[in-house]
Amino acid sequence: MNIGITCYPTYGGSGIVATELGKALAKRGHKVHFISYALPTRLDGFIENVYFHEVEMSNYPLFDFPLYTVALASKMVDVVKYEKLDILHVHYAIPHATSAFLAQQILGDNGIPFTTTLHGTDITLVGLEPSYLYAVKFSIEKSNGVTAVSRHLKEKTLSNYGITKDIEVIPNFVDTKKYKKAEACKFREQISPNNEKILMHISNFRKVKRVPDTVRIFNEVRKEVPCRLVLVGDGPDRSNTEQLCRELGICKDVIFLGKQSELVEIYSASDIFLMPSQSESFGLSALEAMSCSLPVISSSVGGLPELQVHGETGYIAEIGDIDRMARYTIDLLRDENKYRIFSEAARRRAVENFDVDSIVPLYEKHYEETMEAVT
Ligand code: GMT
Repeated sequence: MNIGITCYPTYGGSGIVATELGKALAKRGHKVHFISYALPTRLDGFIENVYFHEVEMSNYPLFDFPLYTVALASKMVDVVKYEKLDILHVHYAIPHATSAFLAQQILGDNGIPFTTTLHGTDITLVGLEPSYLYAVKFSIEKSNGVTAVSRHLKEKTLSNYGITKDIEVIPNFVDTKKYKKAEACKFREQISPNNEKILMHISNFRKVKRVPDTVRIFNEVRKEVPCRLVLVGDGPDRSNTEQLCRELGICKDVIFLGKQSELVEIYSASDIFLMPSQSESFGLSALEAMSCSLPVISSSVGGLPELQVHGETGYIAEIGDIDRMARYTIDLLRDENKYRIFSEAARRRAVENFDVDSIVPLYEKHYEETMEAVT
């Protein structure tokens, strides 16, 4: 197939899923054309069957705001026409599904089907804002196919927007051959010189991630178990989080790594993954951590209970229940045997349920069915 993929190219789960999907499809012999305003983060180096088309934004003094939705639609038309695409797959509804619908209308009889993957805040947060709500609902309804990354997100979409459309659940996935605990780990030696346990968190440091909770959980755990905290990523809550570490007097044991692209080494250097989010439609980074054999301590929101099994691959607690999350962490870190059982179960769950080789064929089938339905 000739597949067009549109996503946000910067750090963030939806762009990562879109990019990893495109790479996996290309490996399976499809031609994949990425259409976005910048090269997606994980699309580094030459990859056979993968092409990138940059959406150019021209400025005009009259435009106070960039007209990205329109420029993207125009670029989609161009790529569909000249690269002879069979299907367009857009990730994150706003504004990608709207652009795809516009492109389809412009192409008329020469148009192609498009499918929209809903990822999270496009449905649970931003999409509900009055300035976007009608356009989001309309664009989802007009999509020829729709997928959501968890059952929870599917249900939220149907109930929040009153949509009756068929939505297929296709979960996030991970390359379990690549995301695998590395045995010898230099980074571990560096950050844990006295064999301290390592807690880890990665996110875009937005409010919904509740990064300050991560620091507070760590602050409780370190009172009972010698440990350090590694924070990966950047975003609006980073300064607050740094400030909180200063107030608690724990800066020497908290390592802010900022944005990182090679994560396997960092997961491999860690013992526990913390995800105390306020909202999480799936939790891709928790899956990557599990694939590297890390038990996860998370909140109970959204799709997280579909990903991890409480009491087997980690523990789940109510949002904001810092004490409980800290107790669970201490419990695992103190009991070597229990830790090993949880760590193996986390890896097993990733391999058996969310491996790239079992999930990508679901997208291929989804494309075929979507194309068939419009002919
Ligand atoms: O944070 C977002 O909502 C944006 C989105 C993204 O682009 O980073 O993340 C979402 O998509 C990921 C990939 O499907 C999911 O694993 C994340 O759980 C989800 N984030 C939230 O729901 C907060």
